[in-house]
Amino acid sequence: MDKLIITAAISGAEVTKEHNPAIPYTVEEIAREAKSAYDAGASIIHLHVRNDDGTPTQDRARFEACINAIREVAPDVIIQPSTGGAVGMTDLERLQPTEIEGTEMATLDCGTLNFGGDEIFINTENTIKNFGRIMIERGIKPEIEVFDKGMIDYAIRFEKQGFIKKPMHFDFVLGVQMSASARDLAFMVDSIPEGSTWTVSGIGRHEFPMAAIGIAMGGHVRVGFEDNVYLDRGVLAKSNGELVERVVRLAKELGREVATPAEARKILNLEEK
Ligand code: KMH
Ligand code: ZN
Repeated sequence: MDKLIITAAISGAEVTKEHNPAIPYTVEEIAREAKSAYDAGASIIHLHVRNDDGTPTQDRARFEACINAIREVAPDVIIQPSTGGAVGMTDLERLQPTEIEGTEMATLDCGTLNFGGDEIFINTENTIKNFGRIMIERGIKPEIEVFDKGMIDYAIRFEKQGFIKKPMHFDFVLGVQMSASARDLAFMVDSIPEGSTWTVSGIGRHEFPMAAIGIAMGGHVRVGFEDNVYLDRGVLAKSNGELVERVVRLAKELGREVATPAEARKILNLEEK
């Protein structure tokens, strides 16, 4: 089994300080949360950025400021900007962080889905192909975001058409559209091409149960405020670091070593930058 790659989704686009006062908005807060996750054992920071008032933005300059601040406190961590941004953003807005020199990874959302209430997160076939092509051109490894099984089938089809390169890396997000169960996770893992890598993100109360199952199955794990703001039922996490610490403890109990950023780069076949 490979060592365990822990991704920390430190900020997200939807959660606010009303949900948890530790949600980072400013550049300094983003750096603080990235450091707490990195110090605890995360090797990837999945990054959304905000304006100081907390509204989500995909502004290139804001991403650059946050990435530079993260580099100061976690020099070797892998930074994975979101190209999903927030519901309603245009493709051009969403693609801005992929223009930044040195970007190693970025998310590639492989389908359209319900995102709560009346919200629809739109990813048309042309959007996905265009994002995939741009990531290949820029040497960026996509983390393929999978919210239900059809999105794996899209990714496989688009790989055959040359819009995504092998080996593919998937993130199974369980608890948004698809339910969070061991059965569903096993079905996803069984459905990806051989040689692929995968991580699991359990949303809300599913975060740690899915992490434990992912660790035991030999996958990788994502936690963080984007997905869940609680450490325990009714107890807010004080930092992303607290969430990562728990995954590190689970891994230890299950006999799985945690990967450094350098080891994660090898496991994921990232291009040298
Ligand atoms: N905020 C969601 C609309 C991603 O980072 O690529 C999209 C999202 C997925 O969070
Ligand atoms: Zn995200």
